[in-house]
Amino acid sequence: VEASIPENQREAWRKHSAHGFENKDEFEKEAVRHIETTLARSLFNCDELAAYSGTALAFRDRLVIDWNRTQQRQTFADQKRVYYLSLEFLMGRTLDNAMLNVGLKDAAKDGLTDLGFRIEDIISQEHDAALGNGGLGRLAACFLDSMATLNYPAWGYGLRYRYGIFKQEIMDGYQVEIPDYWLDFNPWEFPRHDITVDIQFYGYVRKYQDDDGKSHAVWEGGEIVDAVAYDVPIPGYKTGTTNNLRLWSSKASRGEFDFQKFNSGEYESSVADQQRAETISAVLYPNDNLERGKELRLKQQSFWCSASIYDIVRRFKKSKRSWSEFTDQVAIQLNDTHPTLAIVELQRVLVDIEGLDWEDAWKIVTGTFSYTNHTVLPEALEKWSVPLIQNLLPRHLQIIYEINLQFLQMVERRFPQDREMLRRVSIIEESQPKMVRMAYLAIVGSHKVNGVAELHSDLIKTTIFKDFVTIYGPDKFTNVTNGVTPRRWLNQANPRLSEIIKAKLGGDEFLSDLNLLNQLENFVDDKAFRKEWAEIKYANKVRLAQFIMAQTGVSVNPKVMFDIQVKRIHEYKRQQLNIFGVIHRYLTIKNMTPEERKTYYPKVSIFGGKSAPGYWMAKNIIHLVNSVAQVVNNDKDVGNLLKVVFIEDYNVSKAEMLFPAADISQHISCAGMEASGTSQIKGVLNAGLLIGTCDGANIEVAREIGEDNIFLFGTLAEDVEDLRHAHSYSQHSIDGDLLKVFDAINSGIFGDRNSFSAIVSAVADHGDYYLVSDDFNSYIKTQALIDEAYKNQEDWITKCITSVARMGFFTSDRCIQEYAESIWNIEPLPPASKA
Ligand code: BZD
Repeated sequence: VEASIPENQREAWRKHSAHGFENKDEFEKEAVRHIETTLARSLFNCDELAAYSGTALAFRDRLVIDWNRTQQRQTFADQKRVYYLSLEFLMGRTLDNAMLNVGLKDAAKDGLTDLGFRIEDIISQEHDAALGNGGLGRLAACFLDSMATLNYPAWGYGLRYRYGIFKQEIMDGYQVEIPDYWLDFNPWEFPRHDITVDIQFYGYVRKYQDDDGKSHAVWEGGEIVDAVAYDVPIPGYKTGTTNNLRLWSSKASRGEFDFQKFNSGEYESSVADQQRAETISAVLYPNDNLERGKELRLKQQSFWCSASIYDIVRRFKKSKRSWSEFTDQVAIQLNDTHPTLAIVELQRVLVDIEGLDWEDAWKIVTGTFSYTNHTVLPEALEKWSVPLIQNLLPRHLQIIYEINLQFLQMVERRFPQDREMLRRVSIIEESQPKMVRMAYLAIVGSHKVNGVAELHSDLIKTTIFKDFVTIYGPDKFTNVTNGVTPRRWLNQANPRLSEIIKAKLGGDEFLSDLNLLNQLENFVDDKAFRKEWAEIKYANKVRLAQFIMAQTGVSVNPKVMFDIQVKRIHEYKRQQLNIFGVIHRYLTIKNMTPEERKTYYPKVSIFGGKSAPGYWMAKNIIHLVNSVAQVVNNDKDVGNLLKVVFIEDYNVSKAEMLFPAADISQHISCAGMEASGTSQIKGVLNAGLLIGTCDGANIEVAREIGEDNIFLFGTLAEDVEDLRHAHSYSQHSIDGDLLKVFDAINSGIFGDRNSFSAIVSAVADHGDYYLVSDDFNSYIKTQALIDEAYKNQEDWITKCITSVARMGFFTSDRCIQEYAESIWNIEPLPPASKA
């Protein structure tokens, strides 16, 4: 390609080609240039936000250079790419990560000092990119980081929501949701107005026969909305590879019907059409693990799937290969069932537009897709009503029916006697109205299905997808246990810890080869190292204590145990168990003599997390936590023995501050219900211990770090069903200590007796679905073990160091390697210099 450009032109480009800054002075020059010319500010009105913007723009220039090179290299290399389709990418802040990955953080730090700023203040100016709810969205962000770091040719595809997850404010103890408009200044995205795709909705299907008697379907009429691409560079760590995340934004079509309306004087309704189109990508649905079947959500999914498939197919067609080579070039990973329509859309494009035979197309489709399941909760499994799809996507519905027909015929051939089986596995549920079961469609349309932790992957095979294991055999189902990126969750979140690990290991290779952490075990008895280790934890706690004081006015002593539970608020995650435990502790303290109190274990109990706006019980739990905090924190009898804090608006950047300050973190879901969890990994990696149930990835964490280093308790997943059954038959007996907690709540000492009693009733009177009463006693006993263990700081630190040393398995780099090798079948493409 290059050879076709005349030498003098090439020379001119080479001479002026951008390089970006390389050192402190050049950084200052670039930052100041951006502040003065891009932002039109000066020395006299450059506040911290402007300094952030200038710094970000200087780093952005560096990213873009690598990004352009990577995209060119990937295009010319013409090898297989993976596309990660996720409705959520919970990225958090970008600047710090960009500085680390580009490798010029020290230059920026010194340069900012020269310009009169502290780098930490500048970093904290950035608004989190919060295009996700929780674990699923954050996992996608960690995966992008790992795919780039490992040099995989990979793209993410998502939606560019104008409003990310809402900002949570706590008013009088209640959660209030504030819209998160985050796009005022976002230097990390590049609008690509030239990459715009027409997306069709509604309309009808016309069938016709061609001259050879072959029948065809054409989708006609309806309305068109434009999908405009916004690209975000994703730099890898210590590599030139910078991948692309493409987010689609909806816009009214450029089509002529607007102009007709303008001309006929319908200006207002034309503007209204425009707004309606823009609504599609306006807001992230704030529900995690709950499906509500809203039309706008279906529109979001189909809009994003169609645009992404169009883009992927267009790129493939440029390679001029034959369709049979599609699966040698393209792998598509579905992050949960939200992108399942991409399966249908690819089949539609191949059959209706490209003219392939159904069977040939279907082979390509199933060879391309793979599906990750993140939940077994029935209320979270997506189903869409047939009439809704019929109206919005008439051709897609026909294709879904055809896929189902072929699938059921196959099943019938293999299991001719089993009519029940056909009913059970049908993609269409014969309810009123009929529903499309998206998980079944995703399984049928994929070549691999994975769960996200061993227990979860086993559970899906024996429960919700059991029949599909019988039909397809066990090899279609696999496990990839979740991990997190150590760049963000160790180096960025905990720079000092990362620094002493680097000093001990003689380099920072552990950040890209996390198993190297195991060498830390050699230093577990190193006195100076242990001392510094403890100092770092203390400093992180001081920082959090200052934050808590500033945010809530509550004074907490950084010398006492910090116990945190931060994650989405959900009954299955059992924040109610935690707060019951806190109340039990409060009552225990109240019953002590002043003498006894002197020797009791002081503790700070920290909660944080958002509730879905329509999830009344979760909001009620937030209110209870805040109400208990009010009472406990102001009780003179309690003093510093117990403080309760609710951290407002938990998000990625707060997580980066919280985990480094945790002595212990709680992962106490009802067994079998948390698919994996990822925050326990963040807790241990940041030198905190865990209290957890035998659920999700906790089990594997215990296996890796050793059972002595983790506080496990509670019911096993295999016993959950029997216990629930027992609850519904017998009046289940409730532990005396828990009854006292209930009495305290019902007495009204925490206020709002009426709503809080619903939290109690769910356990005491309504079957206790989440087995809070079954686990309460062992929870309290385990908390007592923790209190005792914390007294012995020497042993505690040994446990922490040993645990960190054994966490190598839980890097998202390992996950990506597993996906690449056993699911996507793709090879890395390192930059020439690093090859
Ligand atoms: O995915 C979570 C699971 O609950 C965790 O156990 C697991 O660790 C992570 C990553 O695999 N699931 C979600 O976060 N799910 C959602 O946020 C979600 C969002 C929209 C609709 C349904 C679920």
